[in-house]
Amino acid sequence: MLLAVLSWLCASLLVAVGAGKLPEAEVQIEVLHKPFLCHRKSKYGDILLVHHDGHFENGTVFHSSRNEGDKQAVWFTLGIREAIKGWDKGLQDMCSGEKRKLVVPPALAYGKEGRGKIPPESTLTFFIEVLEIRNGPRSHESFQEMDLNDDWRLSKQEVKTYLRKEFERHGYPPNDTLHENMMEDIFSKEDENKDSFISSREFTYRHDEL
Ligand SMILES: [Ca+2]
Ligand SMILES: [Ca+2]
Repeated sequence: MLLAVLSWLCASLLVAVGAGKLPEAEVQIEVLHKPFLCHRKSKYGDILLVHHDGHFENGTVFHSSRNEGDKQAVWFTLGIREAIKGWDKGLQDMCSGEKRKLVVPPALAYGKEGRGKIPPESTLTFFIEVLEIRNGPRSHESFQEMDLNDDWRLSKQEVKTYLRKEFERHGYPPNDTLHENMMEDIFSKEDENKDSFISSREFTYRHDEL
C-alpha cells in the first residue's frame, strides 16, 4: 500500500516538475530485488541490519559498508531519525533480503549545510540491502514499562507516551504528529483483533516466526 502511494507520489512529482511547480521533498524508491518469500515487512520501531552504499549524483561513492571500516553490515532503528530522514521514509515495508535504490533530496538528507564529506545541497543515492529485520525491544519488562495502568494491555495513549519517552531518551524533540503516525502504524500492524488495545500476547507475538 505504502509503496503504491510512494510510486504515485513519484509519478506526480515528475508531473509537478514538468509543470514548473516546486515539489515537496520525497524519496524516490526503486525496488531492485524482492525475495519470493516475505514473512514480515519493516515498520517503524523495527531494527534493520543493512548494507549500504552511498553515491553522489555524479556516481562517486562516498560510503560503502561493504568496503570500508570493519566491512560489517550495520543495525539501525527505523523511524526514529537514527540515520537521515530519507532512510526512515524509504526503508518501510521492506522484506528481509530486499534491495532498494533510494534517491534522497537534500531536504531529507544533509540539507543546506551538508556534513563531513557531503557538500551542501547534495542529492544522494543509496543502494541498500536489508539482511535482517528484528522487532524493537519486546521484553516482558518493556511491556510492563509501557503498561502504565497495569491492565495488561496497551492503550493508544500508553503507546504514544512511550514513543515520546523513547524520543527524549535518544535526544530527539517530541513530535506529536510523528508520534500519532507511528502509533497508528503500530496499531494497524500489531492490534490483530482490532479492539484498539495491544494485549500482552499481541505484543510478544513475533510475526517473523510464523
Ligand atoms: Ca494499559
Ligand atoms: Ca488487541
